[in-house]
Amino acid sequence: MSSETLSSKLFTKAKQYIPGGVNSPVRAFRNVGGEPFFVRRAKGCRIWDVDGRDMIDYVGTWGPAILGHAPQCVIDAVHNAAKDGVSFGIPNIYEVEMAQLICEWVPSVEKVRMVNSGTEATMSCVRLARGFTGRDRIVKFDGCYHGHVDALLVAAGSGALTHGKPDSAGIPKSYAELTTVLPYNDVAALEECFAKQGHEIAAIIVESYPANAGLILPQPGYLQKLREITLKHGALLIFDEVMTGFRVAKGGVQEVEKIMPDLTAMGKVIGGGLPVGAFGGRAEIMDMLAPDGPVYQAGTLSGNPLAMAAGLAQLREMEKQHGWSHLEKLGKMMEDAVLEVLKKTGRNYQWYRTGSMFCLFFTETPVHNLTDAKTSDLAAFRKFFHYCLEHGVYFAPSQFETGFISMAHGPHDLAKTAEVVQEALLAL
Ligand code: KE4
Repeated sequence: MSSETLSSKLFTKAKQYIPGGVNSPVRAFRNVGGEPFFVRRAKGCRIWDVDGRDMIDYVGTWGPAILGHAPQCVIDAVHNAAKDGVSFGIPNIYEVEMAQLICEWVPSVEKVRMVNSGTEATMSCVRLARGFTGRDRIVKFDGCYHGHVDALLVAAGSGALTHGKPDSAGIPKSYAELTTVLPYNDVAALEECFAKQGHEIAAIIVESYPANAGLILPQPGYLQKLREITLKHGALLIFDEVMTGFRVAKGGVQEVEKIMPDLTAMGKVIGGGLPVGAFGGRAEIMDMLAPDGPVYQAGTLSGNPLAMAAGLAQLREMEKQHGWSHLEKLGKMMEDAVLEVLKKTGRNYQWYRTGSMFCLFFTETPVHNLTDAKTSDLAAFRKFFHYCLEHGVYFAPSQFETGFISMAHGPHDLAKTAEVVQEALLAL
């Protein structure tokens, strides 16, 4: 009997047909080493791999599974919708209901358009901001990820305050040069940038709470500063709430921080696990979109009835269960347990949390930007990750990601997790 696992056999086969054996790079475990496992099924807060191992899941399909995996309300909604058709490419009831819900729940959104991924949502926000302002320059922040948009896969260039440089092969230098990349939480750099380039800046795009370099929270007043400086210079403020939207609060970060961005990119939770994205904002900006306006944007499967039905079912269930206050209770429970473990094991690692989103940086340096995050001990994180995985707890396979607690996690799951975390830290 081959000792080779079924996951390993599947990965060998996958690499024959799919680049890197995965449909998205982070799934390949390159940040933690080893091979990825293959999932057989997922339910609630648990996933089972093809070799029969089961584990408590804190990736939650990278955010969408806010109710946990395969919630019955979503299964039923998709089943019922599918009986009437799985795709139309024709205006349908579901997309109107979803649009109305988003406009009612998200404070700054007066009109919204559905797309099929977070990348499409942020890409469309950038094009719309350029079309509305007639300007070309975009400002983003080091460590923020907005999907694989050419204009946003840009690293801080030399002389960061002037031009970015491509952060991926295949992106023309001319594209990257229109993007300025600034350090996050750095007001002086922001003011210097706008003093020099304010007249040509179409928009700032920012993860409302950056969660793609681990979880990096804004310093007090920083988001307000972004709002003020964009208003002063006639630029737009785009909140990328693909991850935080409908997760940190019913109305996202903009509800929590009481800040009104001009445009918001959304995704993940609003699809109930099916492919989805959305972007919305002030009506005078959104009305620039075709067919009414000159900014073109389109999508075959945008407003797909199954994705809309799944998302509506999930969002309404969250509202019915007062999910956001419950997730805060679960998050606090996890935080208390982890901080206790850090004390017991003498590890002065940096823990950050907002609601059900959390990150433990393996560094003793407080983390306020990407440079701080990069002081993390990646070898220690790798050992920690694999110890937890082998003991039934699945965290994101990278130090530079954020964990998610779902409505399906219970106190016993969190207690078990804290035990494994303690053992893993002691084993470092
Ligand atoms: P998608 O195109 O992957 O649906 O969304 C892109 C995106 C946009 N904005 C934010 C704030 C995001 O977090 C994302 C995608 N998040 C990653 C997880 N860090 C998706 C996982 C992956 O790339 O496989």
